[in-house]
Amino acid sequence: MDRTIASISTNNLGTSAINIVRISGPNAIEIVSKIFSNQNFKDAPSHTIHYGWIKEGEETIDEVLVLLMRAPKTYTKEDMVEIDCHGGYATTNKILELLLENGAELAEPGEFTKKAFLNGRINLLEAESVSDLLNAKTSLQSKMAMSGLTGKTTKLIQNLREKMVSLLANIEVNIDYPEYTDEIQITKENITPVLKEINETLENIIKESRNGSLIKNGINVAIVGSPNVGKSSLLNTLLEEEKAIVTDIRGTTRDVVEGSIIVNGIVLNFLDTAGIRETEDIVEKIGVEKSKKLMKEADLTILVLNGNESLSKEEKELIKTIEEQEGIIFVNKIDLEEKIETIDTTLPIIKGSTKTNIGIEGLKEQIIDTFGLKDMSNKDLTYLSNARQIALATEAKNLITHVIEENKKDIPVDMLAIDIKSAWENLGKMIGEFYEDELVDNIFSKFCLGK
Ligand SMILES: Nc1nc2c(ncn2[C@@H]2O[C@H](COP(=O)(O)OP(=O)(O)OP(=O)(O)O)[C@@H](O)[C@H]2O)c(=O)[nH]1
Ligand SMILES: [Mg+2]
Repeated sequence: MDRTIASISTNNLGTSAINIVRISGPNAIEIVSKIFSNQNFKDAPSHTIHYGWIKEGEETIDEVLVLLMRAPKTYTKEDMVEIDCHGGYATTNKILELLLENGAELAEPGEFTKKAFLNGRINLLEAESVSDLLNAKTSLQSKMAMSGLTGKTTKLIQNLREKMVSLLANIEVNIDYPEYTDEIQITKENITPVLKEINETLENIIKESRNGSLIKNGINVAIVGSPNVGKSSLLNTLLEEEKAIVTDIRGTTRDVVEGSIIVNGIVLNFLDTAGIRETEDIVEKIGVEKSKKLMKEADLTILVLNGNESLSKEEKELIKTIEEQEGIIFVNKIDLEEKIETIDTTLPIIKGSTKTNIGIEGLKEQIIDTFGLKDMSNKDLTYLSNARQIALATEAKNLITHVIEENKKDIPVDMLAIDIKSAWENLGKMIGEFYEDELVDNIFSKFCLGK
């Protein structure tokens, strides 16, 4: 890992006031000194800023500030130099080009952070949080990423691993001194409460991490119902934008129309769908199939009903289907005479009208409530934020559950140790204690250039 890498770290697509070109590695300082007018910088103390010009031979390229950071107190733990240059596209690229001509190699996406990981400055979980932070669009998303980055989540995982290690040590003693059969019995009895405690913590993290995933990816909400009940009108009202076509013709919406808003820091992705009905129209039929598929895939379904009509057989069936997942019923058109009968359902019901803007705020609140995401900004967001982490935690939990079950039987205590060790390894993989190169490459390739 002694490549000296360089890259433009700012978004270089347009013109900005300042751009930053970064270089990291054993030859970073040497390479910059070849193109920088201020030669004092080479021997200057770490974490100092130097003024001067970038030069190509006799030609001046740009007036810059150069930040010198010596290993190991840097992002990558290597020597690093940042060149703050003027934000023009051509100038910034020219400086990068000069660094490459003088011996630096072009950094791959995420390579700076990969170096930080491989050099032991951050663990895998923290690295993934850096990526989350870069992609955060809401303050909740960045708060969650920060919790990963500042090591809160790591601490939680490390604690569990420590508990597992002391269990293993306990078991080990028994294996080494098998003549003390009483001791073995004591161990078997003593480890159960600890195992249960570990399992509970894991279960909690996994459950809470569902929130993490919703905060990170948003909630997908399918808007379904019979034709003409006001699904597209509801989408438009929620988005405060005339996104979907609204007419009084049944079967207006054929394809899915999407739009998102942010409520309480949570992104809600709404999907307006074709009205569900039996139809011979080929295009509409495809739309109806799509609606049914989306309903299954969404995190939540809003069933829109027309309060001015009585329930159809199809709508009664839809209610039953949605009751098996997360759903809300929105009874629309209450500005008109109420003709709908009382609905017998376990789903929450909101009455409103897209025409007079009634019930819309209540509907948004109900969505947030359904997922227990109220007042998230005051909460401690120590969550696992991606599928890889959640899968590893789930596997660890299953292993520990298995150990608890086996421990009730007459199984030699050393057999239990195997599963506890695997669970411990799983949690290790989560923070990158054990890793495969391929996995690491995969994780870091998702970063943007220059990070
Ligand atoms: N009175 C009243 N009319 C409404 C309300 N919401 C929608 N409408 C009307 O109902 C008709 C159908 O609205 P849409 O939003 O196109 O209905 P849809 O469910 O998307 O219909 P399809 O796309 O055909 O499935 C339009 O004429 C709307 O103006 C409401 O709250 N009150
Ligand atoms: Mg529609």
